[in-house]
Amino acid sequence: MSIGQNIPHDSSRGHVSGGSVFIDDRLLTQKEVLILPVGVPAASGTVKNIYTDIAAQQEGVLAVFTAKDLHHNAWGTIIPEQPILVQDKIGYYDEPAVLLVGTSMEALLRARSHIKFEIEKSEPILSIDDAIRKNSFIYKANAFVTGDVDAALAKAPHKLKGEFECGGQEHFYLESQACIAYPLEDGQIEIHSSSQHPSETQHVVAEALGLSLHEVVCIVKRMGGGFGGKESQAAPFAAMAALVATRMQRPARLCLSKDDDMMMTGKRHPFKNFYEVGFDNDGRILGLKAHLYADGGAYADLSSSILDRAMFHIDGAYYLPNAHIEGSVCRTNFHSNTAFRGFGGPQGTMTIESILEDIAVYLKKEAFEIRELNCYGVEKNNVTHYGQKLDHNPLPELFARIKKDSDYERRRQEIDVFNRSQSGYIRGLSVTATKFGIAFTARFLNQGNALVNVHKDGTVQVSTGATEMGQGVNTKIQQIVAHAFGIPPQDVKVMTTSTEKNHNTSPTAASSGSDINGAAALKACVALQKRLAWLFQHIIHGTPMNDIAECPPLEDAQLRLEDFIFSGKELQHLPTKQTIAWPDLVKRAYLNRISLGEYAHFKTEGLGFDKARSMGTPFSYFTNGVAVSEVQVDTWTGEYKVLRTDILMDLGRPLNPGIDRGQVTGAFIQGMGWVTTEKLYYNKDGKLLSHSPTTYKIPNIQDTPREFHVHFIENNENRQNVHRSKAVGEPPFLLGISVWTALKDALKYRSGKTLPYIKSPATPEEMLMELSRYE
Ligand code: MTE
Ligand code: QUE
Ligand code: MOS
Repeated sequence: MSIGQNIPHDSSRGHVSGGSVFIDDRLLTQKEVLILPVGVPAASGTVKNIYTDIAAQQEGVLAVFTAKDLHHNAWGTIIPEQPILVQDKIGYYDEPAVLLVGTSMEALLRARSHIKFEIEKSEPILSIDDAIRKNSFIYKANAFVTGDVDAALAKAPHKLKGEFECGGQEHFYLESQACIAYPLEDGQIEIHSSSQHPSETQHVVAEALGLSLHEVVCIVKRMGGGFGGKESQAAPFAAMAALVATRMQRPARLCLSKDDDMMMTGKRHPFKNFYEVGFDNDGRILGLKAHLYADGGAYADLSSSILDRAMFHIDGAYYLPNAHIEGSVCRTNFHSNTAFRGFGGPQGTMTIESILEDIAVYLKKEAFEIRELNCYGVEKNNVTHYGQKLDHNPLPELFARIKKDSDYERRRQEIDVFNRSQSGYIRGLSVTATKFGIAFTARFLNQGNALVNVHKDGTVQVSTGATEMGQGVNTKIQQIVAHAFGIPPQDVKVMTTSTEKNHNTSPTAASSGSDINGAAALKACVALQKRLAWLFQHIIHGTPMNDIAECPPLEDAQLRLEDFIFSGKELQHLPTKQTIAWPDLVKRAYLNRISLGEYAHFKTEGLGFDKARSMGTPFSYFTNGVAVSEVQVDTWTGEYKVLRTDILMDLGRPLNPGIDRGQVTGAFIQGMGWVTTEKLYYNKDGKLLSHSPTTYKIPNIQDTPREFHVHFIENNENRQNVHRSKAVGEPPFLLGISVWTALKDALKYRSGKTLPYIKSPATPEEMLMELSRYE
């Protein structure tokens, strides 16, 4: 019975003992070379010439490669427009252009300064405003329209028009982009990559080298964090390593330094959103009109899907009777922005949470009540602005319970009193919610496959397309398989992910890694269960061993699977109470020449979204949660602390509550970092200045809430997902927004008649600037 148990993460011992192997921990093989990518020193323009001769002559340099060495030099998950190495047109500052190859990184770093570029520079686009002015767009979305927003705004007693701006975010995975390519016989190649998307990596490598897909294998043991940053962007670095490996016929290793990784790879999309909202005297939203602008950076990458998800999540947890939502992705001269936990969802939801704060201040009402008033209902007001009806909506319950559990009303009164005292500090308190749609909005991605092999001693190996990045997908799949056969979890190993075992896989993304791959593994297990139960039925009937025919098609097997229980390391037949030990059963199956391996394919049912009308059911279900955060701001310095956070989540029936608790706390802190201190700085030429932990501030232990409560509600109703669990990876990221709205709430105590206005991240500098506006 391992479902719902807190079994430890399958790498927990390895991670603390150093036993876990990441890409750069792999032992150097004979003749292996190292690769140092070198970026261009300009954000836009054309490369006229690259002088590599002197660098090539430096001691320790074995080879130099540039764009002209590639068979095919364009990649891109949705639009194949991004060069692997800069060809002529420059997209962004520090974009990879040259590969230096040698056996000593010190030598390569010394040689780097000898690479000279001749560049014809042009004026870079370095902001969303500038892109809008210059009409520089990658994608314009179809509008989402519900009701009649113009009529609603015309009739609304109150209107607010404004803008909301949030910054990007560095993924800050501990393991940078990393890959080793091994040349094999016959022109084949084996790629070991830190990638969330092995199939995409296989694809980009094959195309770049002019190979077919069956000549490339991509293997992923684990990542030291991905957070979306290794979904598309692991692939070009794998292609660089593969190029060197095939050309030199030597294993080739490319592991970026932290600084190079931060400069060369994309981040979360900054957004600038313009809106007009109409509401009644109570604060009920009557209509919302908005245009979302995402900063896509230099290339398309996944930006269009990310913008779509932002538009899907502009409602947050709140009912919009009339809405007209538009969106555009700007093309700028920054690194190409990419997937990051939440995938546009946070940028959409934060907009409405900010608007709700403004409505409350404007009407001089308590923001919690405005949120409860606008919250999606259970029986009515439960259809989203894209026409999806919410099933078993727990949001009203979540709001009601967190209000009580966090002692909200008493603390609000205390804060009102505290903020009247002249202590030099002000406090703020705020609740926000997450209602995260689970499924890839690109429907074809909602499929997966799994391979389950039962060995003669009864232990099991399972392989799927899921990649482990710390989130615990392996552990959850291990539990699903162990549960299916009634064996202890230690008798199940989740094997290294590889494109030769599982084909055409989707990225481990959209929080649905365990949903899709767990369901595929379960499907394979059920097929094996049927076969083994069928065998046991014959054993009970005393059929002589040699006479047991091959298992008929499972539909014809005349078997009532409900009569059998796999549990306690044995199979029990309920009607006869007979049992057989699991290892005996497996042995009997083998001797009877019954297959002990199974492969299954799974697809998520019930998805259908009409892109032309922007209406339908893009999501399988929603994962919901609420958070209350309290902050204290030093009015002299703008610095702040999070005094307390309470989180309440609906995760259905969690497969592993301990792992999910880790996901909720981790995602919250990561979300909080995005909206508070994680600010990206670029110089006027577009070069990233904050490219290391000394200049880019992620939360540390001191920044986490002084008091931190994380609880789950019970919900047995999610029949949409494996064992009625719910996806957890991304949804709680959005709860970090409550720290930002709490900071905004604190400001209202000093802002007088004006509405507080802050951008995200609300760095201490941003807070101080806003406070100084009130004096
Ligand atoms: N947790 C850890 N420890 N490391 C990660 O890189 N990525 C997040 C989330 N949790 C991540 C993580 C992101 S962006 C996603 S989409 C999900 O995990 C993916 O895994 P899942 O679908 O198996 O939950
Ligand atoms: C959430 C996601 C992804 C998504 C949509 C989501 C994602 C992703 C894609 C995608 C879209 C179009 C493609 C493609 C991938 O869509 O991660 O190959 O052609 O890669 O709602 O996380
Ligand atoms: Mo997660 S951003 O979908 O990899």
